[in-house]
Amino acid sequence: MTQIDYSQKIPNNVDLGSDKRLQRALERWQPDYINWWRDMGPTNFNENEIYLRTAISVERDGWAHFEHVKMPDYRWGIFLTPHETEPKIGFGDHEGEDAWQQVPGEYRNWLRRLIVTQADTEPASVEQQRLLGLTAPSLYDMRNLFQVNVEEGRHLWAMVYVLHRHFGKDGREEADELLQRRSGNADHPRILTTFNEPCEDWLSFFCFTMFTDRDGKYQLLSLAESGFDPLARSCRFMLTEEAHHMFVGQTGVARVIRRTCEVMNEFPDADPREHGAIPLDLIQRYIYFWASSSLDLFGAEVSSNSANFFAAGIKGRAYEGKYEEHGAMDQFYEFERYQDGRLTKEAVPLRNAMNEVLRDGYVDENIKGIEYWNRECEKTGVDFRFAYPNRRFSRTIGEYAGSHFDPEGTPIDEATWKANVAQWLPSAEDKAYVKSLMQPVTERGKYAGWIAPPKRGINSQADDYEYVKL
Ligand code: BYC
Ligand code: FE
Ligand code: FE
Repeated sequence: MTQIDYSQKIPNNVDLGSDKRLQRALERWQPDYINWWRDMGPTNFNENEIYLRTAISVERDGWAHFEHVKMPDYRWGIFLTPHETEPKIGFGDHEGEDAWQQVPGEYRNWLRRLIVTQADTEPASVEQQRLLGLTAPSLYDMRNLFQVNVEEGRHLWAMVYVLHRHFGKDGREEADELLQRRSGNADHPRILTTFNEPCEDWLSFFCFTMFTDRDGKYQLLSLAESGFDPLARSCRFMLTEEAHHMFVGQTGVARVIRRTCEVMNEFPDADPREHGAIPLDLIQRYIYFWASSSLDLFGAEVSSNSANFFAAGIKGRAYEGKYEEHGAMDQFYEFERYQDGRLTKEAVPLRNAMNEVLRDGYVDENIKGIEYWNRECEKTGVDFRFAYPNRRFSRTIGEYAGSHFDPEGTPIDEATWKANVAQWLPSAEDKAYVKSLMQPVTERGKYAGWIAPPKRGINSQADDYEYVKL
């Protein structure tokens, strides 16, 4: 078992102690990180003990370690998944060569940009979620929020380690800037679109962890294939934490739906709002918003960047190993071009369509998640079906940006869009209603009226477990 050395200031399994310069640089960054956490991380709850899971080893069984800790004392550290065999580059023009242990000079800028973009999303999400602790619908949910937050903080650590260790002075500067950009700030925003959107209520939080964290999963899967080995191993370990984030989103929305269905069954003639529940069509609008925004995070459908990254062997496909061949040359991907108001099929070289290939896997997984939500309605006999938007709907990046499509993907004109947008995306009134429900519930074992309790506790704890000591 690869133990993590907790005796050091920065817990790690990368033998940080053997590189004093690096260790000192990271120890200088650490107080800046803690200051950032105190300024921009969760408000109000930094002195409370939270029932958190901490990694005590990078092996599977190192994952079941739970204890009450204060968030600023969470042992943020640097963990890389260990090697099984001598790693080789698995795809692109360097397929079969030894994986790089140091940054290959010719790909330094691309790698740096990929790592900085990945890193930037982690603190951004913590900033977006910083006020949610104040309105948590239960201690269970509050604990889950904070678990997600500390792990996103650790993901930032993972990327900052790679920047400090492998990118010299530039890397240190980038690491500093990661603590300076701010989600939603007009002058100094986070890099990617969705990470500047406000996420101020719990329905948004659950949609975010469902759809936006799942982009995280897919981007990490593709970077976990990287021929730059330290990046690949960092991302592999980050992926082990991602499953819980998506669990929070998948089950969170399901519990909101279940509660609404219960209210609809009990009061079939009433508006669910009269009984403090969230109408299903309103939930659908939140889904459309976060789902379509998160689709933007894969970049343009046809992208020379993605072709370059693949050719270079620095960003692969998710589960590259399951493909029969790894060159992706002389192959084509058929995608729907939108030009002059018409959709036409066009074959583009596969390497240029790697963003779209990754998006395909992501969309399939989301559709399964929507089916899970539909089963909540079926189980309670409520006649409503949730839908995942067509990938053309409400996009701001790529081929479909700047044009209008309905949620089924049919092109529409501006007037039709304007006449219908209030049915498709959350209106000011929707947001105000959801906001009005956001009253904290902090009694052990109790839940806000708009959400059903979870099926089981964290780490099999009892219903009234004190997840957060207030
Ligand atoms: N917003 O060729 P294109 C996570 C830019 S989430 C703003 O289409 P490319 C997490 C693009 O940068 C995972 N800008 O894109 C989740 C480029 O700009 P430059 C995060 C965008 O490069 C929840 C230009 O448009 N990880 O971990 O093929 C909680 C044309 O670019 C956007 C990664 O993203 C956008 N949505 O692909 C916590 C992985 N999309 O260079 C954490 C690393 C594109 O011309 N990043 N642009 O100035 C990448 O692999 C790629 O940068 C992207 C874009 C997939 C994002
Ligand atoms: Fe993350
Ligand atoms: Fe995440």
